[in-house]
Amino acid sequence: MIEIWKRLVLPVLLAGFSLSALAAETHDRLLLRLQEGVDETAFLQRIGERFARDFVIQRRLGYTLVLNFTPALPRTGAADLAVQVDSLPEVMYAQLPGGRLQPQFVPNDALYPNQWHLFDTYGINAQEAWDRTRGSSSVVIAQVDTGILGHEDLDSGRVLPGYDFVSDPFMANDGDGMDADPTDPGDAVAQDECGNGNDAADSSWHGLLVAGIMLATADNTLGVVGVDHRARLLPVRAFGRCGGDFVDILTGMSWAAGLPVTDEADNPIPDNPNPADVINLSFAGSGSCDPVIQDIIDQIRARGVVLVAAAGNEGMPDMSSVLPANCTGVIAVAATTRTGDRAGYSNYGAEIEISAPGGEGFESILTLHNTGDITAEFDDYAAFNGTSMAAAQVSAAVALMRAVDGDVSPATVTSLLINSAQPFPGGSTCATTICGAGILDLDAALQQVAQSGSAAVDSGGGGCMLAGQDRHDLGLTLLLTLLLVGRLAGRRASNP
Ligand SMILES: [Ca+2]
Ligand SMILES: [Ca+2]
Ligand SMILES: [Ca+2]
Repeated sequence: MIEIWKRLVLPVLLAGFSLSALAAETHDRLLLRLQEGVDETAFLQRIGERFARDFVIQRRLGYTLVLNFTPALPRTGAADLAVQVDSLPEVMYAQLPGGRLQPQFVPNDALYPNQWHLFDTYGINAQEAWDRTRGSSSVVIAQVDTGILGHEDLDSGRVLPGYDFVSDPFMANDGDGMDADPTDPGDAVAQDECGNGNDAADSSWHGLLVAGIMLATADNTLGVVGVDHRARLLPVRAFGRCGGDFVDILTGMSWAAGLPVTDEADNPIPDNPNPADVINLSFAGSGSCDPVIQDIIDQIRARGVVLVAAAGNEGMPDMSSVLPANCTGVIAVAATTRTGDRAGYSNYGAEIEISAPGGEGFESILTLHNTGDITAEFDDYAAFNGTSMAAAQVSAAVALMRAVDGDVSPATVTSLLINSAQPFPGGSTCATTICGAGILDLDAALQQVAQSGSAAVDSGGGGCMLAGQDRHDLGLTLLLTLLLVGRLAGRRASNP
């Protein structure tokens, strides 16, 4: 019933509708049902005289009348009137209409109606969550990715300086190794250029599209809507042509968390002045989470940083060799479809904590993109499927949880996400044994954070330090977990 009401109300509610205006309002309506056989007209006349007001039938709901009375009364006076009317012998019941339903924040962005992952039945329930919070500018979401591009629908004021940790100049594609500029120069490759028989590929702009899912500008009439509307983005570049080197990735993750790091010649890199609350890891590679990797992850987590990783896109039923999702203390995210099934490409297994929409087929996840095939050209919007998309939503959910409670620990964040998840629908190809606790429910997660306080103790983190291993060349290359579905028509090159 309430659901139906909300759907009816939604289209006419405007963003920014003021709740405070409701508190001071007067009341002029009464819900009333008369005993059988009571003459309505005579009754209204009687109470009109008794309470010195005009009572008019405004609407009928079955036997229930909605009365309008003038002059209106402030809240207490109206409640008193209702009590007195209710006590009359002709009356079965009389009461003030219930409190108004909370207006849901409905963004006005042009493509929002296509962003089913935010509001659909098996979406993440973002619309209701945004009435709790739309985020906080003191929260930092780091992404370890291909870097970042400017975009008309990504507020540059929310993008922190970041850093570029791609040490190999060929992979970096920006003329050098590490540097302070995380701009994405493109990761297009020619056939066999990665030395493994790879196909030629256009630039992915993966960092931009993952960032768009997390924090594209909301309510600017333009384009799409991110999950978080106020957090700031820390772009940490560790991926380029042919993927990302895991030492570069671990360096970027460490720096994002505020740990001191040095460059490829052991020269100090300035500490990150904006340590992350959450680090999104929308990539996956093959390998076990050995003690060294686990220790670095423990150091990051001990600083209160939440790590969220994609399950990977191979459709494998075993997560034990999927890095970094297989590491302890990393929230591993599988991808679901619009109908709440496991997306066919999503890896799955006991290591998954939670699922989120990743799309499948043409029911995909809409976000920011760029028209450039090799180098960046014009702003664009495009739809993708992948566990990258799913992980990005969970990372942004963590940011919103930190907006509600800035001290909530990584362990508590994880358990609240799990406890609040929407169960998989009956008959789903996902189950709690293979896809985590359920589908991300942002509204329920925020509600639980608000109720939990920050008293819970983080049992994780602070793992043992390994001595004598100051260099550990893993020799791994990880790949981004994204499937391109298709670009939207209507490029926006002409927009200012
Ligand atoms: Ca560089
Ligand atoms: Ca650079
Ligand atoms: Ca927008």
